[in-house]
Amino acid sequence: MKKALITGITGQDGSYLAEFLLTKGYEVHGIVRRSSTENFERIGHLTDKIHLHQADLLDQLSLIDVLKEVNPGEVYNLAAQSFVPTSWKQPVLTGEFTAMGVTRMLEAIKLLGRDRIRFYQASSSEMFGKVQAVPQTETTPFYPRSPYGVAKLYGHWITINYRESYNMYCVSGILFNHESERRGKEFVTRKVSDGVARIKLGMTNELRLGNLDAKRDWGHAADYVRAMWMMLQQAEPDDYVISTGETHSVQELVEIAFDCVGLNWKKHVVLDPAFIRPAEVDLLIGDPAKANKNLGWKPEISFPELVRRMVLSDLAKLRGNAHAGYAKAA
Ligand code: NDP
Ligand code: GDR
Repeated sequence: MKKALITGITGQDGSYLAEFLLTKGYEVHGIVRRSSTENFERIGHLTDKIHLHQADLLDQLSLIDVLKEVNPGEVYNLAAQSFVPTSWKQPVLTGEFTAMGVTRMLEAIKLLGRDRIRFYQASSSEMFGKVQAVPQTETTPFYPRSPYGVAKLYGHWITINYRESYNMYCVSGILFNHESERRGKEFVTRKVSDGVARIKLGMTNELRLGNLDAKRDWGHAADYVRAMWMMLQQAEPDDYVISTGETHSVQELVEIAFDCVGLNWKKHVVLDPAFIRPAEVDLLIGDPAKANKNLGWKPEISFPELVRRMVLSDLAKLRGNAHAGYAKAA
């Protein structure tokens, strides 16, 4: 039986990837860090099917111990401090998790399984930052605009460096924004879907947002975790852009979300400078041609469908159906 180890299994992507790998017949293991209250909200429905191990990307020995115990064939490194604004508030910690954490995992693999473990690194379109070309491809120069983007760029290059230095099977997936019903509520898509649902249900009347002009290439997380797995099934390790090839502004997102419940966004959205970033990434649009050609990967869920699913899921959750959104491939 194939065995995979996922870091960040309690996160949005980790939960979808665990579900996906189970459908492929994998034995799925995940790393969780100790916390005083369990945060298994996204994986609660899977805990009897997966194996969880306590470890932390900050603790090298804990990673070595887990690798020894599990002996996986594939490692998906999804753990990170992943919220861009927090990276200005905690730049050093972001570097420790999001950048040095990658080296700690690669070193552990080099020590214990460099010839047999395939490694996936969760890289990000935030590395393009102040974009140098449109659309962005695997060869577009990087120009990160936040401590998070800088840390991810380190993670990207150290992954390539271990591949080239030690002949290890390491790939970096440059994934553009992907969202879902399980997205953290501080990210703009979920903030909007949750806010729209609250306004619809009369729980509040306003939604405070920052820059409505920023443009992102948004897809659904369920489509994107499939691409992660596909990358690790290739004969040769390589890096891929994963995106939809479409871009939409935050304002378009807001319009579609309010439309879903028949409300006019202009009556509810308040611009709040507290949500403006010290440096912004204005426009992201990825070209997924290489992934399409080499992996046969294509996204299946469109942007309006993504927004619709998120709004309906938040409405259902707020109405008291706590498990809404955790259905298969939701
Ligand atoms: P989430 O923020 O939902 O999940 C992050 C995960 O990392 C959580 O499970 C968290 O655990 C874990 N984690 C954080 N720090 C540590 C640590 N020190 N040791 C162990 N685990 C830790 O992120 P997503 O699922 O959205 O993203 C997955 C990865 O993909 C991240 O690396 C992100 O930066 C990257 N990415 C995401 C994109 C997106 O649009 N979603 C796009 C491109 C890249 P806990 O639950 O304990 O906090
Ligand atoms: P991003 O996602 O920074 O692209 O990083 P986020 O949803 O936080 O922001 C997207 C854009 O929306 C604008 N925006 C707001 N954002 C938030 N969070 N809250 C607001 O109120 C708001 N108003 C406007 C932002 O300025 C920005 O332009 C995500 C994360 O998942 C990263 O981990 C990942 O690497 C990248 O996507 C690709």
